[in-house]
Amino acid sequence: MKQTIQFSIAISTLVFVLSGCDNSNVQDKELIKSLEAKIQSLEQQLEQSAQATELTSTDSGAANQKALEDKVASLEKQLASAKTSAPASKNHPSTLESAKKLGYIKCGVSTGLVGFSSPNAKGEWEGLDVEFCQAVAAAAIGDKTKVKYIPLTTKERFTALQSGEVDLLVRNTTWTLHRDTALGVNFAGINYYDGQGFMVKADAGIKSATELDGATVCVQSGTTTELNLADYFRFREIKYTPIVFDTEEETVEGFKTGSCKAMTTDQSALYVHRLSMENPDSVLVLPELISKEPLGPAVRQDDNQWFNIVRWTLNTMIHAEDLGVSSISVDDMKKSNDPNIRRLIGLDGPKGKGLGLNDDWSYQVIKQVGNYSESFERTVGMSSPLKVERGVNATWRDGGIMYAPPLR
Ligand SMILES: N[C@@H](CCC(=O)N[C@@H](CS)C(=O)NCC(=O)O)C(=O)O
Repeated sequence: MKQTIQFSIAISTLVFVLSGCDNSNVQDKELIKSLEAKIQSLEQQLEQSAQATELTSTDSGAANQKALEDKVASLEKQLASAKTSAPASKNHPSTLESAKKLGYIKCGVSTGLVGFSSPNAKGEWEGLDVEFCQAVAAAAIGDKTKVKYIPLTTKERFTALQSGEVDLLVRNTTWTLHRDTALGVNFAGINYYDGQGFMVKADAGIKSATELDGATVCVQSGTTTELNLADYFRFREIKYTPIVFDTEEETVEGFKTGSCKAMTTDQSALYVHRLSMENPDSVLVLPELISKEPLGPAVRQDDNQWFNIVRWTLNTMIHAEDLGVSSISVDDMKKSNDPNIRRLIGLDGPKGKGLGLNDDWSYQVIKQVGNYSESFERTVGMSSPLKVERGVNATWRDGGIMYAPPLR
């Protein structure tokens, strides 16, 4: 019994020591303090009960003591979980604080995927993902130009986010359970609903992915694409040989020069690559979509405030389209009596406080970057060379699945 008591005292001493050097916020510290106090008081009762049991050695005394020991063990469990779930904060600056101090946000983008993130002829980054980085900068810093773009390959992207090299990753990246958990990142939403497809040479006479038996398939490593490809063919017992490349450039080049019969990636990217061919009609994008590829911005798991800023920047762009508020009309909308519009542009609550931002943060997103539709059409839609239709990326009112939770 003495051993049990010593053991539990040792554990609580250890957690006392640890609580002095962790990063818990005020609420978590209060919870931890109250659990520690409870443990201490129970330990005192336990010690008294143990002494009494040694003197009387009754059954009820032993049962009482066992109940107390169980209670101590359960509280210690709660204490451990309170400590591990306590968010990172206040000994090191939050992502928002660091970004404000630096004067810009660090945005991880692709090494160059037209429509999503690629440098134009003047060397300026553009695309749907790039504009989302700009929207977050407008929300957080008040200026959409305050972004440092950091091009990342498929293999580098998650390490760059985990290590703090980038503040957010907006890089045609698919939201999956594994990435959301094991990789220590959180996806803040979906800015493009995609799916995986195949592309073949038009003269190959192939009209469907099921006709790819025995084919060589060019694919980029470190992607969901590689995994879906294996699932699709293995499940259907179709033989294939993956030809795996580390970069997009090599993958496309492999397909162009005939290293493989088909190329597979997100369908949006296939349309981009098709347009980059000397004769786009010489290749055919097959009709099948073999997976869901919801692409979205991801942040590290250690900063809920930053997660919320990124999530609600995206929600703001979607709501703005929903409510008919654009970069052009947003100033006029300041006169609106519509409570939804007034909340959207921060004239009425909940405003910016909960996110640690100025009250005009959402106005700046819409004014400087625009609503979701403006950004989509400019980068991948009808005003861009890609001419991607809205399809599932239309808002829920227009038959798509773009939908944001209430801004109130
Ligand atoms: N959405 C998939 C695939 C993303 C991906 O990286 N696709 C390649 C093929 S188009 C790409 O964007 N390459 C550009 C680059 O490597 O910078 C994922 O998240 O794994």
